[in-house]
Amino acid sequence: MTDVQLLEALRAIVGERGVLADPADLENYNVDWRHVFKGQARCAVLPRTTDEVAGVIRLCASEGIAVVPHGGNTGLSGGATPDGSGRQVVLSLARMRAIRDIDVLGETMEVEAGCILQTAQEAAAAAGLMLPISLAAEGSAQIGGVLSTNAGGTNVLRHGMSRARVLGLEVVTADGEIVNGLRRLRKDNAGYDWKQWFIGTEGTLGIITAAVLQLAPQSLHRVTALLAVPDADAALKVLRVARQQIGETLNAFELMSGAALELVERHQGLKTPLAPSEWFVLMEASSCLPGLRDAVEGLLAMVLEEGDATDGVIAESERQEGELWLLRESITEAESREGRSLKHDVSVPISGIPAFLREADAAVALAFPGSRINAFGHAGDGNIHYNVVVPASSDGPALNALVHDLVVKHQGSISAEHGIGQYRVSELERCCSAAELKLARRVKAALDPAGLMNPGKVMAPAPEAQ
Ligand code: 2HG
Ligand code: ZN
Repeated sequence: MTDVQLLEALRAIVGERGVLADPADLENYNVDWRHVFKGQARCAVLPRTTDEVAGVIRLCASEGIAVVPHGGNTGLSGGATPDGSGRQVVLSLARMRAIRDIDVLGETMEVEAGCILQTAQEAAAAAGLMLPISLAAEGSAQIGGVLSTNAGGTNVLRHGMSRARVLGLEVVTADGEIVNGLRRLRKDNAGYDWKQWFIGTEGTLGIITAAVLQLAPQSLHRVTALLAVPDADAALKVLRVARQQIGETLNAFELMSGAALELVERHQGLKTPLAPSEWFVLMEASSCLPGLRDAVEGLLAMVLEEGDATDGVIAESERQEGELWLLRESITEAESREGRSLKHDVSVPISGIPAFLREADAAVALAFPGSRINAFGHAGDGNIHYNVVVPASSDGPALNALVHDLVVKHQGSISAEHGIGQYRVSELERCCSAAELKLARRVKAALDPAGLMNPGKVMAPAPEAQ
């Protein structure tokens, strides 16, 4: 099929305005948010319905054309960026953004893949409920991208990864069949839980078109506190006391190095309300029941007394809460302004965080003089963003390998929440066991035998599909 014929056939499925082929219109699809990954799409297709998605997939399958699904383009691993061949079709779900239903009694929401996460959160709030998936990128991230990458964020400690929210899923398979599993059931052991095959697999097995999400009750009382702590060991002691004192009300427990907040102050012009410290903890708790603030004040007094925190402040208003969170959520942006950075989205067992940080800091300082560590993350769930700002000449793969080897030594993961995309394909192969890789390849071969679903992401194409 020539380009002209393909565009015509796609337009017949999704309408005139649903196909973009002009180079200027494709810019947003050809490059990721960080401008690290660049590709060249043959065109971008924006279907309006699940039937149209299926039509596009069937057409591409019959022509042997690879499809790259695209959400809000907020990923950090290049999972939504096409390769440079100019042959891949980008499939954007941005026009499928309806919230189809909210069931208040059952606390569920049925939502289409292109709906912005924040829009879904607001709709849940308007219904007196809460969608507890919270990410710095929630203003642009789309539900389909959030689920297909199994995004994490700041609420994982309490509410789990995005996967934990999914009760039902609608997908289009690699051969263009619609599978409607939009059930609203909390209990459903009827056969394989096939929706898990499409969550976190970054569009390499099929396309998520809609989902039923489990919502949560709204918490009337919320307390947010920023603490200065001397080191990561002390931060974990604070975490233990918090778990003992306020238990499951703890939503978020974020660790930020003083260096990370220094970047935020310098590049974003934001001011940390506490004196400089090696480390800071941002804590948020919420509950339907009163008395939470007293409990948080009590726990703060305890950790200050023990010396595990050296200073602390509790937000007095929603505005102050927002200001504290803005410090945390501006780190990525500030880091991107600082220069070249190598990201390591790693997790280790929570108790192993201090030792991992100590060993990684020492190893990086020794092997990469002139580099600066920007470490922060979701310490409450073991996920550290161990990012390193490096001179342009630094050997990126060597530094990645050094950090990841330590992660493996600590029984951690080289991708806690950002996924593999194209960024970590070779490192996954290096760090993952042969048996796990073989299993993954068997699933890929079964669900996408032609290798046309987001090829080259998560794993290298199988030799025969290359
Ligand atoms: C966050 O936690 C995001 O803010 C981005 O996962 C982390 O920039 C990063 O490495
Ligand atoms: Zn994160």
